[in-house]
Amino acid sequence: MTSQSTASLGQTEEEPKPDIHFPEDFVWGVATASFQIEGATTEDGRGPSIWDTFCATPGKVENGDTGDPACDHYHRYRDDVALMRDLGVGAYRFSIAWPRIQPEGKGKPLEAGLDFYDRLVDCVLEAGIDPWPTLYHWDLPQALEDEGGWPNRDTAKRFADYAEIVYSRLGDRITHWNTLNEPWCSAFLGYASGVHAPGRREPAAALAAAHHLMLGHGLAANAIRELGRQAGHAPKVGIVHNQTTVRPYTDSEADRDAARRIDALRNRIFTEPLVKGRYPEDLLADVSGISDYGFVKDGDLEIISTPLDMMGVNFYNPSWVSGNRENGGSDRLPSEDYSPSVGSEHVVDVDPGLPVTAMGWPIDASGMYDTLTRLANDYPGLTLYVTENGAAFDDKVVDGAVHDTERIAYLDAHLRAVHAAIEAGVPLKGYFAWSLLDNFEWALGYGKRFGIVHVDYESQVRTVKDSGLWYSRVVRAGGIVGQQ
Ligand code: IFM
Repeated sequence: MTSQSTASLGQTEEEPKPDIHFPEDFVWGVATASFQIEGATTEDGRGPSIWDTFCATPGKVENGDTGDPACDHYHRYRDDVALMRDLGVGAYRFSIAWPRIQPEGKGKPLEAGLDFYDRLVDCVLEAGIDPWPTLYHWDLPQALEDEGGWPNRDTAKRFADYAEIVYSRLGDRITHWNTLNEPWCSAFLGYASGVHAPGRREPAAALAAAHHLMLGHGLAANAIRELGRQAGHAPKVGIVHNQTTVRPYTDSEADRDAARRIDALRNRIFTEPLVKGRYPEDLLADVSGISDYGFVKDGDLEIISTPLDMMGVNFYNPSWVSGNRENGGSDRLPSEDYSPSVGSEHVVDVDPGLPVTAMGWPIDASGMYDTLTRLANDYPGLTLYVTENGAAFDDKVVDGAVHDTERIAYLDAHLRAVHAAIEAGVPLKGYFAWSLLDNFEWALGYGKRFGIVHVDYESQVRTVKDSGLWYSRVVRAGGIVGQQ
């Protein structure tokens, strides 16, 4: 299955001492998501998700790629767990596919779907790895989208029901639960720019979706805690957020205001309600021409701000913005469609001229430090985890190896920034590399490779990249060995 033996996976007789040492109880993990790796999209009664529909719509996903075969993880999960064990990671962040549990998004659960995650969790535990499920990583059952999707308040309640079903089945073996992955993407890429499923371009609906996603989080978190209390477990519940640092391109007033607006739309729209139980005033003023926020009902903010045991941060790059359209328009930047487009139409992403990954994302590890320290300052005491960090590069397998030195440099620099943040007092308890495997990168299909393990999608052969070997050494040593 893999083209490398266990012996080559970074295990040496005597572990070298790290130069940059992380705390003893630091969690070292890898992350994936159901639709991106599982394949088997029509097997065992799984219902269609919005991503199946989006993939089947011509022109939406590069190369016409779909969720099949992905990494065929649905059938090969044992091999993939063995790979993780060989790498030495301590935790596995994966997501559960709602349409495998409730094909129509509501009603009686499908045993076959629950059985799959039951087997996966047992297998992960047998390998000595801690399972960290995320309940929603974007694969909404299509039937719920047909009823309005996340802009429809009822979806939040359906999500809480689904969370109860999953917790009831797996809660005896799992401590760390994340409700949602990157609600910003679900709301704004899904319902405003439309570059992600379900592909709608309705700015007001995107704001309602953001609210209902958080409401779903709060309802699910409360339900999990109550079930945990009844069963005598102590689940830790969090949410994963793609918080980033938004930098003004210049010190001009227009650029500083652009950064404030995007920061509100990207970061504070989530963190303020979640942690403080209120929406930022400046955000409400900025979007007042689009929505009066009438979807916020009495009691919602109290539910949304149910205390978080942890917050996951997915960090890839900081961004630079300008209030002057003439500063935008570089070919190296990802499609303009990726810019938030709700009440910020005059704001442009600016190319800072730094080296970029295969995604066109600028590489600047200081953004990791700034993002983490800012969260710790704004929300003292909030336990943080980096739940995703990584980079896509154009990897090639040559003689059974992938020499991805650029990815090693990226991971090394970002881990050093994480370490510096901890030294500065940030209560950061773990790091998950994105991703264990190359996988389906949403609208960009299989062309973008983020894995520390290469996947040949035709043969399904896995090849641990040099970055995987490097990460394995870091994990085993509990820190970074040597200079970059
Ligand atoms: O692949 C995605 C993942 O699903 C969510 N966070 C960002 C990754 C890279 O784009």
